[in-house]
Amino acid sequence: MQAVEAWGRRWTESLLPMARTYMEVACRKQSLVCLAADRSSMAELNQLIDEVGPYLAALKTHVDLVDDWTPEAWNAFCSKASDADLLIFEDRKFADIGGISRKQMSGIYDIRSWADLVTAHLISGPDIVDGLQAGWTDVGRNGGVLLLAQMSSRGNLLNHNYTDQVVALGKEHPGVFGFIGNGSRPTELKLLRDSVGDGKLIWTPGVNLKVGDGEMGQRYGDPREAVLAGSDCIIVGSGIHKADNPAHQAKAYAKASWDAFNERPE
Ligand code: S5P
Repeated sequence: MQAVEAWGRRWTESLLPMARTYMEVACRKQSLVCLAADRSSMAELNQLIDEVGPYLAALKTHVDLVDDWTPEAWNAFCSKASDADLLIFEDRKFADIGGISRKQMSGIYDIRSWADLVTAHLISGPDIVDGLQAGWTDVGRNGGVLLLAQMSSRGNLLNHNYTDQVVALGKEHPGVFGFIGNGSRPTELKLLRDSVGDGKLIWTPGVNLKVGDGEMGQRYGDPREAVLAGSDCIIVGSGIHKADNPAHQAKAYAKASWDAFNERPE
């Protein structure tokens, strides 16, 4: 199916190139799954791409979790991800002022050179988005910023008022790809979708085929419910990478997300 038909208003109203790139990848892979690849060695990360790459649209990394990181090994990993038709999303959760965030896109990890997407908190104000976008421009690449509008962890401080302000500022910013919403609470997610409209994407962690509480305050909701409530991508970590058979589970998450996507009214 063509991305324009599949995504409808999300496609026509999203002007950021990376948003359309994601929508095309999701259609090619028939999956709205982003794997939270929270493994701490290069070998384990590469193994994950081999095992579950075909069932994913994107791969989310925490580059600073990796014990044996080297620039060469990371480059090879990123090439492997690109060969598997995956977007790379560094979940750095930037939060500093614009100028420092721009510099943090470089440094030892040089995130601007390989990440297609990054996360940011808007606590320091909207210039952070300009800073991160300038980071990509500095190396002639383009990318997209996902702003944390909600979080999945219990007791988080992102209250309704804060969420509304993040959405109001983020909706108007051309460098914003979309928002992180809470996949564990479909009712709250639906409200988020209503206030975001169709011009930005919503990606949701806190989803697992086994709903309930996870480790250290994590909460999980059902992937299908999240997509029906307005999520455009489910971020799944341990549900896949800690499974006995990661490929089998990744396939199940891809199917749940794609079926729900095709069922939801435009
Ligand atoms: O609110 C959030 C935002 C994020 S990006 N809650 C989250 O859990 N995340 C990330 O999603 C978190 O950093 C982790 O990489 C992933 C969830 O992993 P899981 O194993 O709980 O599925």
